[in-house]
This record gives sequence, C-alpha cells and structure tokens, in this order.
Amino acid sequence: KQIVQFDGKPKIGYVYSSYLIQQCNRVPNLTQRASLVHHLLESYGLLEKVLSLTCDKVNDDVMRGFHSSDYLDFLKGDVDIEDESSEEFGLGYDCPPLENLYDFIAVIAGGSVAGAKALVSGSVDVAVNFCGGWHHAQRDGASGFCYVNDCVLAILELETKFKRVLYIDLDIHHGDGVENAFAYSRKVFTLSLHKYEEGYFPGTGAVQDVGLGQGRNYSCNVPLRDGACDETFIHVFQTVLQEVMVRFRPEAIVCQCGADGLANDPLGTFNLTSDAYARCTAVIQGYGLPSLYLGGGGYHKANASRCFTTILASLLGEKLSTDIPEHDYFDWYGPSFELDISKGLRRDENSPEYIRILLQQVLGNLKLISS
Ligand code: V1S
Ligand code: CA
Ligand code: ZN
Repeated sequence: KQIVQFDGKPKIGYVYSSYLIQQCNRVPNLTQRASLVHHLLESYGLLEKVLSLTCDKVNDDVMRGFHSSDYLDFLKGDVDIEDESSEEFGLGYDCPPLENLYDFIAVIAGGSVAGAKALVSGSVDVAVNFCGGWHHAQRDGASGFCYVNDCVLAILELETKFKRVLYIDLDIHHGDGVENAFAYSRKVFTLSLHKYEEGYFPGTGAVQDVGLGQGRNYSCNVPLRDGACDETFIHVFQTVLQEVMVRFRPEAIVCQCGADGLANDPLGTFNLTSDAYARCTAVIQGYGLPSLYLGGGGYHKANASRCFTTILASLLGEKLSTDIPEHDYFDWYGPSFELDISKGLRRDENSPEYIRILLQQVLGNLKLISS
C-alpha cells in the first residue's frame, strides 16, 4: 500500500547554475548534453514550475567525507597521463585528464549536495539534478566517465537528518561506486537494476551480492539481460521496490535516472522508452518521501534529454505536447522533432521464466533484512 505524505502537490527544486551546466558539458562522451537537457526543460516551460536551487563548489571537508586524500591531492596537481599514478587513480581511457579537474569535481559534487541540502532543510519535497549521477567513482579513483561520486556525497548529506536512505539506480550499468561506499552500512540500502553479462562494464552486480559485514542484505542487485522492455523493467522495479520499502522503511530516497537503458542507446542494449523511467519515478513519488533525482548515462544525447524532460514533467504532474517546441537546440531532435521515443527492435531476452527465478532470488534476499 502506498502512503502519500506530501500535502497537495510536492514542492520541486531544480538544481541550476550556469557554471554547473558548463562543467557538466565536459563529461566524457556526454559533451553538451547538460545544455541540451536544460534548454529542452526550459522550452517546455517546466522551469517556471520549479524552485531554482543554486549550487556552488563543495569544500574539501565535504569531498573528504568519501574520497581519499591521496586521490583528491592527485587531482589538485597537474595530472600527467604518462605518469604511473594516473593509472592508479583511474585516469586514462574512460576518464581522460580534463583541465582543472579539481574545480570540475567540486562543482559536479556541489550540484547534488545542494539538492540534498534543500531536502534536509525542508525547503523542497523533491530535488532534481540532471548534472549528477556519477555512480562509478570510487573512494580512491575515477571510473567509467565518473571522477567524483556525487551520489555518495549527497547521501552523506541526507544522513545528517534521515536515519535510513534508499539509493535506487536505474542506469543500465551497475551502481558499483555507491554500493561499495555503503556495502557495510545498514543505514543506506542500495538497489541497482542493470545489464549483467560477461564483458559488460563494470562487471559487478550479481544477484548474490547483497552487502558485507553489518551491511549484509542491505544491497540489492537486479541483473537483467539484453532487450529489457518497459513492461519487464517496470514490473521488476515495482515488485522489488515494494518489498524494499516495507522492509527497509527509508526516510529519504536518491534515484539515479541514467537514461542509457533507452532503446538504441550507443552503449546500452535495453529497449526502454521514457515511459519506463517516468513510471518508475512516479512509483517512487507515490511513497511521498523526500527524494533526490539525479541524471547519469544516456549516450543518445537527444533521447536522454527527452527522457529527463519526461521524468520532470511526470514529477510535476504535467502532460507535455509531443511536438518539441522550437528553441536553440531544436535541430538536435530531428528528424522526428517529437518528445516520444519509439522502442527498438531488440528481442527481450528476459523471458518470463528468467524474471520469475530472478524475483524469487531477489525477494528471498530481501526477507533477510532485519527489522
Ligand atoms: N560500454 C562501454 C564503454 N565505451 C567506452 C568509451 C567509448 C568511447 C571513448 F572515447 C572512451 C570510452 N567506455 C566504456 C566503458 C565505460 C562505460 C561507463 C558508463 C558510465 C555510466 O553510464 O554508467 C554513468 C555515467 N568502459 C569499459 O568498457 C572499459 C574498458 C573496460 C573498455 C576497453 N578498454 C580498452 C579498456 C577499458
Ligand atoms: Ca543501475
Ligand atoms: Zn550507464
């Protein structure tokens, strides 16, 4: 049973600063996407319906709440890719040495921490930062286009007020950095749905991986096969989330909305449309808890932008016209110039039998959460 705790419409905060967008536009393989997203939201008039949350760079103390001093000191120096320590700290193929890396990570972290602070102060019920969601960054190194784990830093901020925080990861990749950060904790429950297959990045997230030590049973992994379609994804998500909510009873939620599960994503192999994402976020919204929604992957930039826009509209309870309004980035949305994304032709390899066994295993694991 869903309990709605907001009185009337939730107050939604949108994290924005021009510097955040400018820096987020530099993320490898996602250049310019942040501008695309911001301008599509604006063109639909959605930014008039949210509270703007400004943000700044986080200070060193905040950063050291998760990342190691060695890693941070390394990023503050002149990163030389020829240097041995570059590899040690994860800089290289997926995470090239961007200029002024430390300023970059400080503002990327600042966006999600600003969203979390607004939830802690109660100035908003829901916060959104599509420039966040960099879930692979580890305590002591960059990984998979992620140099700083803003998801972890935002959760740490939420923990100052909320006793139990649930992290949900909708990106097609396993949310390994966040899971590792809280693997030993009972205060943060991590749930990731992802493609899991040999050779697929990052290679972790088996259904048997449920957390460590005191935190055993407080991590949940839902490995899926190629071609996952909206119906499969929503069914699995809703079923698992319901059980997590009842057993873990979170006081706040962080949801990474990586859009690389969309059909035809250059790095993904699922077959989702924006509808799957909007329905998952609507399910979360139905629980009425303070929630922070972040971005993440999504390498067909126009489609990711369509998806994030559909998510925010759904959170606001707004219905959008499928005709993309004319604006500075309009050309990116051709040839359809429509908001809706059609599903692809991939076969859903998640057979009903596979899903039945998967849910049996996952729900079995969740029964072991101590209440
Ligand atoms: N899949 C994939 C992929 N593609 C790339 C890539 C593409 C173009 C480039 F110019 C540079 C890199 N890297 C990868 C993956 C990392 C995916 C990160 C996803 C991030 C997220 O969406 O979850 C959140 C923002 N990296 C790898 O597969 C690693 C290698 C294993 C690939 C082969 N090389 C030679 C070594 C590293
Ligand atoms: Ca995921
Ligand atoms: Zn991803």
